[in-house]
Parts: sequence; structure tokens; C-alpha cells
Amino acid sequence: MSDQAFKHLRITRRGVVKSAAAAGAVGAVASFSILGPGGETAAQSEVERIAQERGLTPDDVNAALKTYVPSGKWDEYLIFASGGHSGQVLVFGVPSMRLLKVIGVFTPEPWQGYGFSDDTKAILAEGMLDGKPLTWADTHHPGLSETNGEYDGQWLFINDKAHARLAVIDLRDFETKQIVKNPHIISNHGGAFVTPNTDYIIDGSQYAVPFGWEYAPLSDFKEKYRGVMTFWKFNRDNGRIDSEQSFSIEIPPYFQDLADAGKGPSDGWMFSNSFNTEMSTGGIMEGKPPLEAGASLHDMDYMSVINWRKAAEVVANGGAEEIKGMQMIPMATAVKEGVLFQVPEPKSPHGVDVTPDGKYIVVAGKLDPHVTIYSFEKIQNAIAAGNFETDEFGVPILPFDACMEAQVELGLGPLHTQFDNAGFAYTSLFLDSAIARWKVGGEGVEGGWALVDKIPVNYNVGHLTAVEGDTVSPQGKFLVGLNKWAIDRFYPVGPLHPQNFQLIDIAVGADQPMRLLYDAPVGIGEPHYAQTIRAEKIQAWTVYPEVGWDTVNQQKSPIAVEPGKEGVVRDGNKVTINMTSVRSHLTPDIIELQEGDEVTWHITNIEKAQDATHGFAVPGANVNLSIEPGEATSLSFVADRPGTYPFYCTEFCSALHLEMMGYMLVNPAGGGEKKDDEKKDDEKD
Ligand code: RUQ
Ligand code: CUA
Repeated sequence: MSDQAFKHLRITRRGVVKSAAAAGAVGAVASFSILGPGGETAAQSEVERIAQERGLTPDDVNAALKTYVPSGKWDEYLIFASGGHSGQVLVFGVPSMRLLKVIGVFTPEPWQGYGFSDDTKAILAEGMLDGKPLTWADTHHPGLSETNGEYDGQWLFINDKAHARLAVIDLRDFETKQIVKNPHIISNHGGAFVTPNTDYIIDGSQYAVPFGWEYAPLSDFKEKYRGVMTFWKFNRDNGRIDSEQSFSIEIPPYFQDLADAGKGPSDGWMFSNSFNTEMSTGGIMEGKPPLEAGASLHDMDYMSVINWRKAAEVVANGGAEEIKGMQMIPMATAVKEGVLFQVPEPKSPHGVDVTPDGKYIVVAGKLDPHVTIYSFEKIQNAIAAGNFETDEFGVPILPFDACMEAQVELGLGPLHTQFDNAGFAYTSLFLDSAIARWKVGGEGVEGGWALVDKIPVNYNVGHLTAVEGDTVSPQGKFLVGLNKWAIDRFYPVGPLHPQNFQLIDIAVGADQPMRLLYDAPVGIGEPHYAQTIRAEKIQAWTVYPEVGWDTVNQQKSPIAVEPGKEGVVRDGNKVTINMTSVRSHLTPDIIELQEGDEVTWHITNIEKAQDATHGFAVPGANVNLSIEPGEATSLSFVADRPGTYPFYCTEFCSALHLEMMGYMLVNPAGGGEKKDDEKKDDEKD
């Protein structure tokens, strides 16, 4: 950068950085008042020197000032992002884009001990498929719990597309508490999306299969294959999904895609895209068109419009059947009861997003350069008018023209839409590698339903997340593009590139361009969706409320070990160890076992200090626990190989951390050294 270019950067007396290109766009920073020779401030010349040395432009310096969070200061927002195939959730701070946490969800996470203690093993076991453990997941869409359509910071849900599972994470300790497996479908996509008070978590199928993914030949596709929309009932009192109160609705065997719940005037309803209304099943080698061609023949696919509140009544009144152990409303019942409708939408749709006021539904079609906006009121009028056409399954199709409010041409490959607090919507353009900003229209809005700005992103953006941008009260300020490709953005680390989260400034004037602020490489992919919440809404514990805490049920644990009550209890070959951990010892620290003993090991971390976590490893037993301050946990195993096992703490917790260990001795069956007191017992006999 030339000196000339850098003259545009000014630090004024009030400490506002300005450039000719972005005058006044950056807020006040610390006040610089030391005047150097020639009237410029010392700080200014220092900033100029660093910028020149590093080749930074004034825009770069602005972006740095907008995103830098000094040591000890906290980020204002948190992003909860899918961890993709890892089956985890990633938590980032905004605007720093620092990674704060990785939450083990569908797969074991050794640092957190998730999937190694008895209780977290049991959580993972809930998500087994026909009793078989799964060691990966295709996590797509995190959904924060809502109260009156606003994030309430209490719970987080996420789906596993590959196996149609849903998980519940408690935001008091950022740990997974439950996994449910959908008994009706093998893969999902339209989840996890919550209704405005988190009564239900929506979980829509993706690829049609027979119920319970039973076998049926593809020639029976229309008769036996089905789509499913599942509504998981969430019980806030115990923080668990209640499968007994949950239900599915049978829908045609189109491939359902993303979904969203209505809000405000459209509360009680939900919307889901579908593609492949052609019901193509591929068959490249059989002389048929490949699935993607077969599934793109029609100009229009269908959006499913579902009255979930009515559906819940139908279930309560006995209108559902139990299939594969869970309630299902038959398609004919759903039609007869006015639960299920369809509206044509431009072909191969992907994202569906309800506007913050709940009046409109925005659909983006991958193969159509427009977003199509439907009016909920018009949909209701079309339903009231009756006299529908139906598809071949008898499901009503409402007239497109009667329901459509507007179409806005944005660019190529529109996918997903978020909203801000200034009346704008933001839609990702996958093929254009850009994000479009457009004005939401409607009654009394001037210049609505119009494209206003586009910003290039790097590259192939999928979802995007704005601060609380899918709630009733979006906060504006920042937008993050979740880019699938990074290509040249980072130093090469091999052919599998990081994903690229790009932070974008949308707190710009209505007629100002959006500005790219920061590229954050994400090395755990593929993250699909993410949600951004005001950090202050989450009041997580820094230590567990009481020593001896059961972290799964969030209450005092019956197996908590109190200091002074440690010991080993033997009952035949069943051995129970009651252990405490505290800096820097484990009590007891010598464990004598016999080969074949069934061991239950209870450990309580009796610390109360923040961050005084002790790990716990037993080599050979495939165990690593993370026992946070106050936590009481257990592990079980069979001591099936005689030997000498040093167990130890796996967190560098104190100066004497390396000494925080003990010996587990497994005596061979029918032999081995007897202990002194056992010898004495023998002598008595
Ligand atoms: S979907 S971008 Cu689940 Cu759009 Cu991935
Ligand atoms: Cu406890 Cu190291």
C-alpha cells in the first residue's frame, strides 16, 4: 500500500477512525490525545506505521477495529454452528469469531469425557440404529429454544440428517442430555426448527422411504414410499423430548427439504419445501435419467403447508395410528381434517423462511434466480375458498397466483434467508458466491420487495446467520456467511480445505454497502446452519450448583461421594469404588481387583473453584472422563485382563498434577499375590 493511500486514514481527537471510502462508519474507539510533532497523534503515527508495515488498507484497519476483542473482554454474541460430520456443535464468539466450545452431541468427545462415563454412554446409546452404535452424524440445523418467538437461551436442538436423529443440549452446562431416533424415517432434513414457544421441534423427512425404512422395491415407490413430518413434543419441566406425546404426519413421497414454523399471525402452522415431485428414483445404468435430471422436470414443486396445532388436536382425539411405536396421522386424515395443503413453488426449492412479523414465507429455489414470497393471509384465503385441485395422493394444491405475494430477482442459486432490524432480508446465493440484501415489502412499506445490495463471499455460500435473524426480533448488526469452499482464503493445508465463516457488517446505512470484516477458517465440517444469539441471554453455570452433582438430570446425585466416605465395597465379583478427586490426589489411590471383577467406579470432584476440572483415565478400559467442579459421575467395566494399571488425572490441574494418580492392580484368577490382611484371614482358618 502506498503512503498516498494511507493518508486517507485519520484518527481524530475523538478517536474515530475514518477513511475516504468509509467515512464515519466506524464507532468511537479509545480516545487518543497525545499530540505528536506536526499535530498528528502519537497513536496515529503508530497505527500508520503498523498498517504500512503489514500492508493494511484503511478498510482493513476498520475491519480489525470492528472485530478485535481485547484479552479479558467478552464477545457480544454467540454463534451455535453445526459441526457437520463430526456430530458436534461449535460455539463461536462474535465479532471475534473465536472458537469457544465444541459440544459432543452424536459422537464421543474424549476431552469432555462425553460417551465414556456410564450416563453419557447411555445418551449415545439412545441414538443407536437397531442397537448398533453410530460413530458419525450429519448435523445440519441447530435450533435454539424460543419463548414467544424469541431465543430464550435455555436449550439447543440439532438434527442428524443421515439417521433422522435429534439431540437436546442444556445451555446451563452446554452438554447433550438426550438423543431421539425417529422411528418412521431413516434420514431427515427439515429439523431442528422450533415452534415459537418450543412446544414442538419440527423434524421433516428428506428422502422418501417406506415407514420404518422397511424394504419395498422402487417400483412400489408411489404406493409404499412416503414423506413424513414429525413433531417432537418438548417438555421444558424435565428438559426432555417426550416421544409419547410426539407424532408424525404422513405426506406424499416427495423429498421434503427445509422447514420453518409460523409465528405471530401464522403461529400454529409450519411450512416445508419439497422437491422431486416427479418422484424420480434415478436409474442411470437402467437407461433412466440420473436422479438430479429426473427430479428437475417439473417447473414447479410443492411447499407443504401444515396446521400443526390442528394436527395435535387430531392426535389428541384419537385420529392417529401407532406405527413403529409412535403416533402417525394418515395422509387421508390429514387432508380431511384440514391439516395438510400444498402450494406450488418454483422448481427445486431449498430454503423456506418466515418473516419476523409472521406474515410472509420466503422460498428460495436453487434453479430460479428469484425468491418467491407467499402471503400467509392469501394462503388462508385460498384455503377458505376451497374447491382445490389435488395431487395424485389427494392432497389439496392451492393456486400459486392466489398465494404468491411477490418475487424478487436476486441472482443465481438463492438458498437461505435471514432478517435484520431495519426491514432487510439477506439471501445466500450459492452459484453467485454472494449475499443479497433486499427490502422486505408489505403494507405501508415503500420500495419493498426489491434488491438493494450484493456482497461477494468466498465461496459457495450455503446458510447464513444474522443476529437472532430468524426470530420475531432480529438484531441486525452482523451477518455470517457459512461458505462451503475457501479455495485461496487460507494458507494451504492440503486438498481438504477449511470451511470459511465470513463475518459481514450489516450495521451500515440503508444505502451503504455491506462490508466484509473477517474470515474465520472452520476446520470441522461441514457446518450447514448456525444461529446467533445475544450472549447475555445465556446464563451458563461456571461451576455445578452443588458438590455431588448429577449432570445429566441436573440434581444432586445419589452416587455422590463425600470426603471421608471413600472406599472400595466388594460383593462377590461386583466391586464398587467410591472415589473423590481434589487437587492433587484421587482417594483411594490403590485399587485391588480380581480378574473378572465387574467394576463400578463412582468419582466425585469435590472442588468448588472455577475451572478446577479433573480428568480421569484408566488405560486399557477405554475411559477418559472430564469431571468438572462439583460433578459426580460413574464408569463401569469388567477387569478382564490381569495387570498393573496406573490411573491418573488427565487435566493439568495443579503443580502436582503428574502426581495425581494411583494404581489399579488386577490379580489373575486363581493366583497372584495375596494381600497381608488376606493372609492373616487364611491363618485364622
Ligand atoms: S441445508 S446449506 Cu441442511 Cu442448505 Cu446445508
Ligand atoms: Cu487433577 Cu490433574
